[in-house]
Amino acid sequence: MNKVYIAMSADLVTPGHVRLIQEAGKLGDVIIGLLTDRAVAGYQRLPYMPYEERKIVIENMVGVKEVVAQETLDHVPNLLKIKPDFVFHRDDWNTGVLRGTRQRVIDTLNQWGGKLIEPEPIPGITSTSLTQAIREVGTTPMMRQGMLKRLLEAKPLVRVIEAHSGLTGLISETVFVETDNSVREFDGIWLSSLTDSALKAKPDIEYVDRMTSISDILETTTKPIIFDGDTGGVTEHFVFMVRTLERLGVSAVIIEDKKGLKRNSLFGTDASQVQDDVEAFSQKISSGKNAQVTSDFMIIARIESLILKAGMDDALSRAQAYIAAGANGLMIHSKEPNADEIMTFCREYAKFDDRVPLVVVPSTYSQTTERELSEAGVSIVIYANHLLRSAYPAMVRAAKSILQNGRAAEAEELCMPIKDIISLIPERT
Ligand code: SPV
Ligand code: MG
Repeated sequence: MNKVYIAMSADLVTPGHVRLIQEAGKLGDVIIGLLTDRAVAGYQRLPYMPYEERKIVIENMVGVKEVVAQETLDHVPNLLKIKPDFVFHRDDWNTGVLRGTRQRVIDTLNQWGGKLIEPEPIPGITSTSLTQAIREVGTTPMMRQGMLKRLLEAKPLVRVIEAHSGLTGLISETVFVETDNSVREFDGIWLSSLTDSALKAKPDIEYVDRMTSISDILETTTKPIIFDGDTGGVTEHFVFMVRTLERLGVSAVIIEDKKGLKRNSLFGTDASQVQDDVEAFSQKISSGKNAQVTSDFMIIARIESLILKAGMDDALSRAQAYIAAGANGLMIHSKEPNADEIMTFCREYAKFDDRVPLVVVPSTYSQTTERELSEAGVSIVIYANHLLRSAYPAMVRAAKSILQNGRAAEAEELCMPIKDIISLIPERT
């Protein structure tokens, strides 16, 4: 019997998948190379269903002989093991991020005279149109909440951008770029206290009410949210914060080990700010962990030792204490113009037996690349303020142009067209 190989992610199964399997079955035993979450996350958005659930669906489809894990976007490792006589793939991968993969499949099959067969897609519903429909419907708090843990398992580095409004939520949700072999987008959203406060023209001192921003962002997005919880307040308040965030479907809260009037970390020692005692902060973490009711919610402890010049040893011993207290992640913050101290922390942290995902916020050391951070052991990178910082000067430029010219004509080229702004947010009918 011939062997026919089909690689798929099979997240949203459509008649197109069924047809492909039927056609392939006419030529031999159908083996599905089911892309693992890691393989999918390497080139596009994480699947809605985890691998194990997708596997149950696909192995129970008529005509499927066997399901094997395909650990990479590249079929080649599996093809070399299985040596199929045919590979089936819909005729839609000649361009875009999959074109390189297609060529490698052809070259590999040539080694033993195998053939690539590319049926035309059948008209009608496709996974892409289903994905679009799902995005329009949104998500559920439970699905969204669990997404951060799944991303941490599936991706070497989770990329997060700040949002402070429904509109910036929309940007974080929809903006993407195509690279040679992937579609690159943000994986999650940072609800920054700095930009949330600045948007309301208030200093970043735990004063503004954050619920409107969260609510607006929840409405325009489906990606996981990491909430900047400042100090978490006193422990008695923090436990309520945890429960509120869980109910909303937020995936994680990051609280920083400062007490009293909190000032923004990027002031460093220019502003008077006091670091909390290790014991008191550990107690806050543990109380938060005890208060949470869902298993997916993460409490991430933020270490301010480098910001407050308390030293590397202090940062490392706090890391140990906070993990022991139950923190699900650590954020190490720095406001140095380069990543030297962050890299030193990472090197020392790598020696810990007991580790949790490490978060960094490269606002001042922005020349450091995601690749460098990931290689140093960082799991989450947060671009903490860039949507607001880029918007503000653009608005000031337009305002100045109007003043200078006594009319708005010159500002037009600084603005998006009116027809675009009125249709940016479609009405719901
Ligand atoms: C924020 O974005 O509010 C943060 C990061 O907490 S920082 O501004 O660097 O303190
Ligand atoms: Mg903050």
